[in-house]
Amino acid sequence: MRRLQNHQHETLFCRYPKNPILTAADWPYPINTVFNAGATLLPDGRTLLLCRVEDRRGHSHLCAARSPNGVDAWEIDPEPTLLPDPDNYPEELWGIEDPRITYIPELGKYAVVYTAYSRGGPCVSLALTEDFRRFERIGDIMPPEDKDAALLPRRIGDCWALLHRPVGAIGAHIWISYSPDLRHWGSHRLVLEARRGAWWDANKIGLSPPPIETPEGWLILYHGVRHTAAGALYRLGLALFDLQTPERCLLRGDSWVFGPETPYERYGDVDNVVFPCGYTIDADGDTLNLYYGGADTCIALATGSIRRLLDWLKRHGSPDPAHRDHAG
Ligand code: BMA
Repeated sequence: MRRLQNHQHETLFCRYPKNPILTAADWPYPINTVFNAGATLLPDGRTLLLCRVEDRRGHSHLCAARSPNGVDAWEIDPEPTLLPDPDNYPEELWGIEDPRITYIPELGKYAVVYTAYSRGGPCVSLALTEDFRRFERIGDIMPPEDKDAALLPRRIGDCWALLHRPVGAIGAHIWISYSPDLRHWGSHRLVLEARRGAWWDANKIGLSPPPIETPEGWLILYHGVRHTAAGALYRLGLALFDLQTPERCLLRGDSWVFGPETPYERYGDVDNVVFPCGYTIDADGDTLNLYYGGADTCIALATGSIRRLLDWLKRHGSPDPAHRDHAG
């Protein structure tokens, strides 16, 4: 019998007391909302957030904000940093959203994987940058409907690896795909499946921030979407994947570990959403600063310990055999 986990509720993330850390009121030009930001530490030690900014047409673009401490004193680019370019990239017609940043040592560049909102639905696009000022667009790398994607920082064997969330006949699950050149993708495998029925992560899941490399495996935070009579409810869960064979799920937690509780997570343009697209890790190698969108309206920060997340998974997680039935 599977272990009951409701009695083992632990607080794994601690909200920054002055949340939200960024809202539309902070922006140097008129916008509707700012949320779902990718994050990275720059070589000079500053934190960079690449924020999803929604304008008052409802279309999104990306805008960089830099801070010496990752908490306040944000310097926000005076103009959009990366705008959709539908003339050259038609898949960006209705905007670009939800960036995930991975630094790729082999290239000496950051990979920014984002959602391009095309006429055919959301798809996955990739751009490379060295400085978040100039971007080299690779373009769309996964056709619609697909989103919630991030690159692993290094090759697995000879190939780059991308986690992503295509929507297909069997539902909205997390897949991995491989590429020799970042442009051509194949060897698609289902790696984590949405559960069914009453589960908090039934029917629809997606990768949240890029995987966290640990000695024990790739630790991932994923969002689960529960459809309720009051609308969708976005929460976060944990899973661990094999370092050398990242399509192999080693452990998956049954309970969610973070969900909407505070007013800035509960109420906004889309109520009841916590949606992290990025994190930074402190010099101690353990403290995780998780940047997340609150209710599609603001950016908030919560901190956790990678060691504690792994310990929790070891105590409460179990191997997830489900994906073997559907490996593509
Ligand atoms: C998802 C994504 C996120 C958004 C969330 C809640 O599908 O599009 O950008 O935060 O829905 O609206």
